[in-house]
This record gives sequence, C-alpha cells and structure tokens, in this order.
Amino acid sequence: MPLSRRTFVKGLAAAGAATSAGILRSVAWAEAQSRSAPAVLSGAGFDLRIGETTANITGKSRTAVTINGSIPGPTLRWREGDTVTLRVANTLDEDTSIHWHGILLPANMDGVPGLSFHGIRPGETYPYHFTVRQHGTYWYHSHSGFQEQQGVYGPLVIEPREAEPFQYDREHVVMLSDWTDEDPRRVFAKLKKQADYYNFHQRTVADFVRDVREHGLRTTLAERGAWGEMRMSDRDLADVSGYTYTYLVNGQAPAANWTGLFEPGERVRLRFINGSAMTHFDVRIPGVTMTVVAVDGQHVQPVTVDELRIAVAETLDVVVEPSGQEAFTIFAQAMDRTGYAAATLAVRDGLRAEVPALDPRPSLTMADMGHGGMGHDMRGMPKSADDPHAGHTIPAQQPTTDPHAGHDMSAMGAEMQSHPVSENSNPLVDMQTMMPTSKLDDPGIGLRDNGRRVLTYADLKTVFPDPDGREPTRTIELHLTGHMERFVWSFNGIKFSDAEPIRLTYGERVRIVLVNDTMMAHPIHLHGMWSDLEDDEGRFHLRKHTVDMPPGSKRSFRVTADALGRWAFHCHMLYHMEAGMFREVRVEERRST
Ligand SMILES: [Cu+2]
Repeated sequence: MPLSRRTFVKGLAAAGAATSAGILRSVAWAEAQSRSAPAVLSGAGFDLRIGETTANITGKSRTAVTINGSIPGPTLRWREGDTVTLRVANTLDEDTSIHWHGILLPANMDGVPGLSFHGIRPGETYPYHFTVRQHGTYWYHSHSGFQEQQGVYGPLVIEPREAEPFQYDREHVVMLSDWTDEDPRRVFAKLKKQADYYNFHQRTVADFVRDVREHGLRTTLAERGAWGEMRMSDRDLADVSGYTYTYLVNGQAPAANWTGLFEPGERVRLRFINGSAMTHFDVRIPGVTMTVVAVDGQHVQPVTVDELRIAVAETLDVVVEPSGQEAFTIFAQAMDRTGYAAATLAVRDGLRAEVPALDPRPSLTMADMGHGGMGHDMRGMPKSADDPHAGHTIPAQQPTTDPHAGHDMSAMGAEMQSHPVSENSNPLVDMQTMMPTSKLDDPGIGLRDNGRRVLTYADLKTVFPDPDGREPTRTIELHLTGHMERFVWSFNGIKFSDAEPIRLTYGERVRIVLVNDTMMAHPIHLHGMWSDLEDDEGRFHLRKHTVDMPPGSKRSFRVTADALGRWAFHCHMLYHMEAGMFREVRVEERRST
C-alpha cells in the first residue's frame, strides 16, 4: 500500500506518515517523534524526495515543501574523500533543485537552476555525483523560487579524514530557521507593495529620505532638531519579522522544546546552522559559555564567548560543557527582537530551563548608517547636530561632493566612499554610505555593551595560513544597493536581470570589496569558491562561504578562481535575492588570443 504523499508533521519535526486511507498514526507516536532530531542518513548514496507535506507549526495546518517528509530534511553525513551520489526526486508539480551550500564541486552539481543546470522537472530525478573535498558543518537547500522558505533545507555534516584540533564527547545539530504560515509568494508580494507591511512602527528612515528629497538635507535636519530623532524601525532591522514568523530549532517552535541530551561533565559540540530565509539570530545559552571552534565548516582558533550572532546561511560550531544544572536554554533571538527560537540542553527529556526575555529592540545609530566612527551612538555627540554633513549615509540624490562632508571624521580613519556611476540618479538606489568601515570588531546592532562577551568576525581566525598565498592581482568593488520603499535590491544599482556576469580567469586571485550602501544586513554567498575574508590590514583572516555585511560596512575578501563554470553570487536573504541582489560569477579559461 503506497504511502500518502501528504504527511502530517507535528511541531514540524520528522513525523508520522498517514496511511493511504488518511488515518493518522497515534498522537503518542507523533509526539515522541516531535522530540527527536531529524533523520540522519549517512554513507555514499542518498535518496531524497522533494514533495508536499502537511505541517502544523502554529496550530494551523499548512502545506509545506519538504525533503523526505520532514522539516528540516534529513541530516546528511558524508565523509571527506568519499564520492557521494544523491538522487533527488521531484514529486512536486513545479521545478525544484538542491544546492549544497559551501561545498566545492563541479559547476553542474551546484544545483542553481539557470546556471548549473536546468533544474529538476516534476517527476524527474536528478543524480548529483561528486567527490567530497572538505569537512565540517554545512547545509543544503532548494535554490528554486521560495521553496527554501517552505521547508526545503537540511543539515549537512562532513566527517574529517584527520582528527580535529579539539575534543568533544557528543554532538548535536542545532538548525535555526524561520517559518511562516503565509505563502511566501504572498509575503514577497506584500513587501513589494508596502515594504513596511510587517512593521507596526513609524518608518522613519524612509520618511527621512522623502523629506530630504522634498525639502533638502539641511532643512530636514533643522526641523528634526538632531540626528537622534531619526529613530529606526523594525522594518529597518528585518524585512520580515516575528509578526509572520515562527522561529524554529530543528524544525520545532519554542513550545515544542527540542531537547539535546548531555551527561554532566561531557563536552558537547553544537553545530549551529542558520537555515532561515530572512533572519539573523543572536544565540546564547545562559549559564554556559561557548567555545567557537569552526565557522562555515572551517576550523578557527578557539574563542570563548557568551553570545554570537549567526547570519543567514552561516554555520558555527561551538563546544560547551554544561554543568551545575539539569537543563539549559539555547536561546536564539531574532536580530530585530520580534521573536526567538528556543530549545533545551538537558540531562533527560522533559526538562526546561528559564527562557530569557527578549532584549529591547535596538535602534540603528548613525554609526550603523556608514558613519566613520563605529560604535558611537550619535545621540551622545552634540557636535553632529551642528554639522549635518558629517559623514553618514545620505539619500542617494544628494550630491556627494559637498565640501563639508565628513570633515570632522578624518581623525577616525575612515575615508570618503566613492560610488559606481550606475548608482547615480538611479531609481533603484535610495541610500549611499559615505564613510563605511569594516566593523570587523563590532558586535553589531543590538549587541553592543550588553554586558556579555559577544563574538565578532575579528575574534575569528582560521587555523591555517592562506592556502593560496598570492596577493590578489586585481580588485573588484561591488556595492550592495537597494530601495527600501520599492523593495528592490541589487549590486551597484543593477538588478540581476539587467546585469552582466562578473568574469574571472581560471586560476587568478582577485580581491572582492563589498560596500553596503543600504540600511540592512546582507549575508553575501559566493558559490563554488571560498571567500577568504581579509583583516583591516588586508591580510588573510577567515575562510568563509558567506560573508555578512552589516549596514554601512565595507569588507574585502580574496577569491582563488579555481573552479570553472557559472556560479551564483548573491545575498542569502531569500527575498533580497529574489528582488535582484544576485550576480553570476563566470570563471573561464584564459583566452589564447
Ligand atoms: Cu540582502
């Protein structure tokens, strides 16, 4: 008797299959399942099936799109050096795909429809086949439409061939994600129509931009009295908020209390994966410090912190030694503080520790908007009220040649930022940063001076030296641009549909400099090749597959173009990518002309 295609998922865990007669298995079975981890598949051959599943996260049944009937999909465990085969069957009535995030592989195995291949048509099975050349914590997800938001994502763990430089007694995957009962196409349509749909507060940045356009900068500032009155809103921190989202740990809402077990005295490795569509999380485990040992699958020099921010698509491995309590809360606040994901580390099932209150919602400061003096809240700097031109993010239509611009900021080491001509008078660009800095040692919006030791990129150093060693021979600067009211996002003011590929020559070493001209964070992901983040002195610092770009930041990374073919390069905020913040990177053989 064939199983029904629709499967009931309780609390969004791997859950019971209905029989073909539509009779659900017992509630007890479903509840038992809801507390377990997603299925774990290991070996070299894998069968994955993308299909529709009935899910109930919030008390209402919804149609999710799943891998093998669960959200997240199964945890795949590969071994470094193995050649793996993954047969991905599409039982949907639309195209699908699976992209192996952060994995080095041939371009036709990368799973991006339109670049790597044509996608997987309904009823088809696509065989992915490649040799695994790395180890660590990664994830995989659909690269088709909004399927990732609907549930098509799962953890990927690659066991190393050689011993790792740290020890642990057990491990848990902790996959964070965001779920909406709404159809993501509707969410996107609402953002396009009214960008502050998910925000009930005044949208002061957009108001400010409009006022400056209509009345000029000086008048607008005089009317507002001081910079400090430019209060930011929810909308400026996250496009899509807890108003529609339920935040999940391993597919479970906070009430379902996913629990990872430990025995007192054990060292526990937690593999944090941010598999959400749109949400940066700030993670802590009250009562336990976390020693970060790997980032984006790459070993780093251990650093011990109380709290860490994990951007969309990043992974962070930590080792913890819980003791003195039977239960601890893994608390992951959404960056905009409109909700949280929560789970428990405990000595047995059924326990729960106190869940902290959400931190207050942060305000963006002038520093967040591309002011040179990072970390200063301009409300505390009365001078700035007198000098309305001091380097900050300005509406794009303002002339950037203002002789007063940033003159009192030179002592802070930042330089006036120039912008691509394609941003000039561009209706898709509403803001430009004037004095961006790397902000590598900045904990970030909402995490500064909170009394906890918060991880920054500056704290993270890859354990190995630059594997390439060559200086980049050229620099490609790209600006992250957007227009908040229109909900368009782009590189250099040019949407993907209108953009030429970025062409790299096979074997070359290039430096990519990103400048964030917007008020939002953008985690930028290059497929197929590493992004080797540089420190403030331009040295190799941290190997990543996804580089988060806070508002008003400028960061650089090195790329060795060692993978031929067509690769995606994009913001990993799903709706930003969909709205145009996407480029093709094409690596080609040197022409012998
Ligand atoms: Cu983005």
